[in-house]
Amino acid sequence: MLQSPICEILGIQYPVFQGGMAWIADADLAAAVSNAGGLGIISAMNADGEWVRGQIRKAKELTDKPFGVNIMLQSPYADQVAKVVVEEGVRVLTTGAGNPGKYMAAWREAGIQVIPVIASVAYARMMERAGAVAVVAEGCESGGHIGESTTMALVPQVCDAVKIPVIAAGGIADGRGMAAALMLGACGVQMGTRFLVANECNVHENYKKRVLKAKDIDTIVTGRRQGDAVRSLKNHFSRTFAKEEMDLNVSVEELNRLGTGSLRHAAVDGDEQNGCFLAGQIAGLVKKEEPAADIVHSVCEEAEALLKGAAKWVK
Ligand code: TUI
Repeated sequence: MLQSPICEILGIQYPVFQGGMAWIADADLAAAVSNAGGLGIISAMNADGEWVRGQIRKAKELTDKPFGVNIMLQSPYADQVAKVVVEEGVRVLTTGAGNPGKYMAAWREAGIQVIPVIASVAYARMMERAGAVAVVAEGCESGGHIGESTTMALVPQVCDAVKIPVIAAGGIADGRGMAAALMLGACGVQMGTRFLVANECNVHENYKKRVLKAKDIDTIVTGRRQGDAVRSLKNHFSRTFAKEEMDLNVSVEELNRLGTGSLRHAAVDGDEQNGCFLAGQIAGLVKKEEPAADIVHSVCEEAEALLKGAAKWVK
């Protein structure tokens, strides 16, 4: 059996987190992953406090296991959601796309275990000082909002810099990735793209099809000019955006307008032309839709077998 300190800290069976994917990770997916023994995570994305409250209550009906909520710090409703998670007795929080510092004291007082998603050593250190119980070190292979470093370079450097457990994310979708992450010093993994195609994931069918069809070089990074690098699948939307941002006559405001609503178009409407289909570079490895429990269990079994067999490299 795989053993990891993060399992004891959170009361979960397997050191596998499901990424808090905006417009995608709802109570159904989170509960399925938690019921399988991993950590399911509801994405609060740009939704208001009452929507998040409803999802938390739904997840509580669907599972008696721990689950988390991901707060996207650029959300206009971040302050509202920060209060709702306390009121609803959420036990685990992950944060993304910014600095959760101003909320940390209140969350810790409420006994919430906070696990910020970070993309640099400096942020990992800052979060440890602020009382995080662990960090998710997310490399730029990830889908969505990304930093500069790859998982391979980021994870060992973060592991050396902090004492709290490090969860690796970005470019991980099977047992090989998980075993490699543990070898880099991580205590567990977070996967988004692989869980996106889980049976229990309510994202639009077209989105799942696009991920299942994707090849190794089918993602693109846009948004660097606005300081918000975002990885998504290549399509009409992302290619147009990439072209427009190269044109310095196009203002940042115009670019922001172009991007507005694009995540929803992809995840809810399945609009293959105008949607922004966030996905990681590992999408090319994701080949079948299956129950979330099968994903959790097969990834862990594969990692375990690889780690047991790793002695073959040593004479
Ligand atoms: O947050 C993510 N992934 C996301 S958020 C998202 S929704 C969105 N869409 C467009 C623009 C912005 C957000 C889609 N995917 N991953 C976690 C993550 N956090 N990756 C990188 C970071 C991060 C970046 C900067 C963490 C802290 C940070 O601090 C910068 C600062 O100075 O505050």
